[in-house]
Amino acid sequence: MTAPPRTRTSDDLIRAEEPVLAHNYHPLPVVVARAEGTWVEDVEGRRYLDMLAGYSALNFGHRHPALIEAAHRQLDQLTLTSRAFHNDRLAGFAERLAELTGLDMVLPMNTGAEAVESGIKVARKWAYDVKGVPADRATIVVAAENFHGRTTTIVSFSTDDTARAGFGPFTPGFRIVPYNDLAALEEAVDETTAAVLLEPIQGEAGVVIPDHGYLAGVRELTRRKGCLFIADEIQSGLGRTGRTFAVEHEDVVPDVLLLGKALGGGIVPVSAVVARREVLGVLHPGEHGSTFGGNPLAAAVGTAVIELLQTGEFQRRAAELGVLLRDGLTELAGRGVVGFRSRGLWAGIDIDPAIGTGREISERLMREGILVKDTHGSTIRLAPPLTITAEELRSALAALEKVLGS
Ligand code: IF1
Repeated sequence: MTAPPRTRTSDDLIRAEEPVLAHNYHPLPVVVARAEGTWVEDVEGRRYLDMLAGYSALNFGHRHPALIEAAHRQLDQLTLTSRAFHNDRLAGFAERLAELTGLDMVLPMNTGAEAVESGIKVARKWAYDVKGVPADRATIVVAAENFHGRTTTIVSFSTDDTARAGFGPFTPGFRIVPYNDLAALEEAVDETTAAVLLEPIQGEAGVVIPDHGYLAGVRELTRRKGCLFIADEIQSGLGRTGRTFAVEHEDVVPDVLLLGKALGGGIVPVSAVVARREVLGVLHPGEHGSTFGGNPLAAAVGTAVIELLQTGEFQRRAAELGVLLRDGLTELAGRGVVGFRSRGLWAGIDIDPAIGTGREISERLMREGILVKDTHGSTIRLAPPLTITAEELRSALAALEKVLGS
């Protein structure tokens, strides 16, 4: 059956959203209708290079054939049982995810924020049951400029007023230290500390990469002080930085890995807490849960994602094309780019404010057929699908050069 004829234009659809859709975003004025690989197409058929990739949820491109095939096959068999019963996909998913991470146990959830919240609950329970912290006294140390999601507890420890203001009262038990500062961490971690929760590279802060040695320092400090190192790899993980996980750039294995976004292949929300047995072993029946967590459709797609990652192809592409990206941005330094940070196919680019805000640059790039998202001020973020070709990447860089000069 062919789709019904489209009657509403992009402008019609943007106008139609206004009275009925909460205004919690300010999207670029583009209405995507179709997508494949690195390209999206709007209602009128205009094509754009997607340099945001769903904030790194589309690492394998739009509708990767292997992932769509896995989803179709599962849709025709079984989509949901709840965890009240077993399903025939979950064991395979959990086994492969444990193997991919080098950790022991998996707690399957859906969104990134749910994985972060679950990680916080498990770390606190580990502090009481294993470490012996007195009840309700556990603390978790986080970094300033963090982004870990949008729930009330998570924004309780945000330093971004836009994400936090107006949502109190807030959850206690968090200490905030400057990112990339081991001395501050040394001071903040004490006998009540359950965990240190960090992004190995801070995404929303503008792709902030810590000094080499910071992650290894956090690993040593948390081991020495007897608390958990929780790495939030929801955005930095699954090939984005040229390795399966960003912590691998320092050969660090955390006690807990938080995964999401690309784990669902850009098809269904799939997230997970992956940890040592001593940590996830603190959960007993009835103490935590989720209607959709570990559902067979998510497990089937997640398994296909892990199989793609096990080829090493996407990590290799991110590493190799990351050199092209870095060299291209270096060329633009001083010509509108006042600074940038990049690792693999992930870059935060600080634009000269005199040329425009991040939003204005994003709008100019959109008119050149390139979709990006600004973060704060005049910083834009590039995070294309890891399927991008060198030619496509060069055309994105050429478009950036053009709008910076225009
Ligand atoms: C938005 C960006 C923001 C994340 C890390 C957990 C989560 C995220 C490191 C929560 C989610 C998304 C959320 C989305 C925009 C995007 C984002 F950094 F990726 F650009 F906001 F900072 N940990 N990041 O990056 O995962 O619950 O969303 O599945 O909220 O506007 P989620």
